[in-house]
Amino acid sequence: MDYAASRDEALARIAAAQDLGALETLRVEFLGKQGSVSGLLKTLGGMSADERQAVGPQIHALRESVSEALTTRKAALESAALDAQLAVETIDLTLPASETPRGSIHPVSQVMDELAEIFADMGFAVATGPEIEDDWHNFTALNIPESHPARAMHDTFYFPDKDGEGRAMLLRTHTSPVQIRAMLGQGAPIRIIAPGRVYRSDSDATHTPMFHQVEGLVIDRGITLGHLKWTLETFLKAFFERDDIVLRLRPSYFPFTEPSVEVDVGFAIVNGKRVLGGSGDAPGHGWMELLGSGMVNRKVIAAGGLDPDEWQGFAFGVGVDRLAMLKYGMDDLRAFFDGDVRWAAHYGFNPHDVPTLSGGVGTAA
Ligand code: 2U9
Repeated sequence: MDYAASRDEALARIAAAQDLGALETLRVEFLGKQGSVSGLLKTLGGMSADERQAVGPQIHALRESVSEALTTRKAALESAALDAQLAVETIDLTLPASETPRGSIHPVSQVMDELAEIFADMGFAVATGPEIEDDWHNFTALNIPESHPARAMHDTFYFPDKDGEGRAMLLRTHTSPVQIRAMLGQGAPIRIIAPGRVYRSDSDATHTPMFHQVEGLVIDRGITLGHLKWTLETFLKAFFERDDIVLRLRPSYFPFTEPSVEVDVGFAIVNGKRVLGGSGDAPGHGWMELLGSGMVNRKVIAAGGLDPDEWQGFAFGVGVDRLAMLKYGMDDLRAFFDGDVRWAAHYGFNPHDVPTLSGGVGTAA
């Protein structure tokens, strides 16, 4: 059999295929289960060893050529199809909008602006930093040792370890590296909040792989838990626009703070919904865990390049999405990131309503 002639004929027909459908028909004809080339391959089984040695390479070469030609032609047809589509589907971006744009400020952005406003009034600046971080700024400097569960793959999104030295970059799991960079970059004293996106490999009704945090850091001489409690109480009263916010501090553990405290806020049940305010110990009331905080661990102060005998500090962290849900009454976190314009129109804020303390931080849209 003249395999070269079969190959030439097959390649000519592949080159002449005018669309992806015709090409697929040819693929089946040559390489499908009942295909002609597949049939030739099957004949190898019935040949003598000598015969197989003589003919086998030719049949395999034929299959290779046909398969390669199919791939090349497929890429060419796909690219031509895309070019044709691009030529037809033009959009004139200079045309005026046919409808009045009705954008709104996302509740997360609104809450971030409110936080900046409230904390600015207490002398805090807003600090930001990279979302792609290294291991040292995200973990080591924060006294999170190699063996800590927060470092495990199931929590942290790592980038491929290019140099193979175990120093892969990662998506920050909290905004804490921003404060480390501030300590190293500006020295003490410090009063900052660090709002932004953080990433954890976690996804269910109450967790999304990306969420928003705000963390605060104060470094100065003679800072105590009393300063922490006053700051959080003042912040929460301004944010929820109620004077009857009551805090309960519970001992806890975080590697970066010592001592660490979890902060609960008292709530009442009104019409079946939790409304913050009043003591959680009163009848019909309860406590809701809201913030994590504590005095900055001496090791973390030292990692930030400061002398822990001279400088003390407190820090706190809270989920911004959670704050937005509590204040504005959404009950499904996932809807925050769906990009549904009906949701945005309902829960979004008027861009002209910039939060101010004098106007009441969170004026409704
Ligand atoms: C430095 C030193 C200390 C930030 C802190 C927490 C406690 C905390 C959680 C709240 C809800 C994260 O979004 S959340 O899941 N955060 O509990 N964060 S103290 O401590 C720091 C940060 C930076 C240099």
